Amino acid sequence: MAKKIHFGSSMMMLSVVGILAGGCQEQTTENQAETTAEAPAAEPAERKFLTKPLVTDMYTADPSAHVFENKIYIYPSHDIDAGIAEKDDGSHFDMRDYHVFSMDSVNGEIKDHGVALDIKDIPWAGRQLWAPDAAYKNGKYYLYFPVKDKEDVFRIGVATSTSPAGPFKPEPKPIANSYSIDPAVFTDTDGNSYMYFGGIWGGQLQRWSSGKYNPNDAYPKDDQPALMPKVARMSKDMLSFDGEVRDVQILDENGKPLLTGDNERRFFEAAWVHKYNGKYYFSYSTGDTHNIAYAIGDSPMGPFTYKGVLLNPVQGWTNHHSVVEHNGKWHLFYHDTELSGKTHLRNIKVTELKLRPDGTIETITAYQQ
Ligand code: FUB
Repeated sequence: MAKKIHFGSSMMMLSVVGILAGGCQEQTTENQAETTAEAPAAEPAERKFLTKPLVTDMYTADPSAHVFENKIYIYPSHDIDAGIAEKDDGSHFDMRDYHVFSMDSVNGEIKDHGVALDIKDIPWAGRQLWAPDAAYKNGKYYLYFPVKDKEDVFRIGVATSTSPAGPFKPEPKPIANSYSIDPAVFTDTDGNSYMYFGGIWGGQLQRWSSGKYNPNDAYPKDDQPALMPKVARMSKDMLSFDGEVRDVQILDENGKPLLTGDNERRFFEAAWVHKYNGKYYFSYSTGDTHNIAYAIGDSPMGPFTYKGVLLNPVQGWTNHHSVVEHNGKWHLFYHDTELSGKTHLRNIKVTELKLRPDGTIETITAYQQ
């Protein structure tokens, strides 16, 4: 992978790598996309996967898992093949609704609660419902979602429900001052909640460097600090940001911000935060190098110091995860393309995450050739 090539969007690279890694890239109809059991596997048959897909009757991705009402609830993207040609702005990732899933335990049966939110019910939405997250506060559940507005600019919306399974009712407007993709909401033990968000290339974060939207992509030079993800504290009602949007600083072992040219470690998309032994773990995808990396800090606002790779590259171009504790064990939810062999038609999975006594995390390898 050429480190220095910026295609202006992750999705052009997705197509290139999809062809390289996925081999056969046949067109799939929308109907076929919903019957994954019949989808041809484009990857070598001898490839060994660590775990099995959790859902097999539709394509699912970007799993955000939470424990609500002592069950595991999963809020994934719902991948479809919309029949849109691959384009460098990711238009073919044209998801249109979300389903919520739940399990009593990680080994239990998975239940599909049906459509939780449909793009046609979001008044300001244009297209592309990407990776969502959910939160609970004061008897209400909140679904946070990125979607392009009618001007084709990614914003983050919120929808509410009295049930973790939905259905969710969207607010009439996006969250003020929100932009880009991949919201992840972490509620600390003191009750304060924080939203982390952002994604470069197709996620448009590079268009917000000045604080205002600029349709031209602008990246710092390779020897300059990388574009950082964003964090904002949530208001008490969880519907807006309470205060300014700040950079999440990810530092190297010498306390210096990771650099743009450090593709193996710098932030790309898919932020997630969990807390373990009083420390805050910020994990994220490195995008074009396909790792899920993690960094540790003493505050939910950062800074975080890079520690290593939590999940090696999976089959497929994107890598996106969540980390959740349930019944005394830590679990990693992630996705790959085992069912389809196509990079935009993914399936969610789960495996145990092992934290060592010194607080570092054992790297997971999700498949072997
Ligand atoms: O699912 C669409 C996008 O792909 C997500 O927002 C990214 O994190 C990547 O997984």
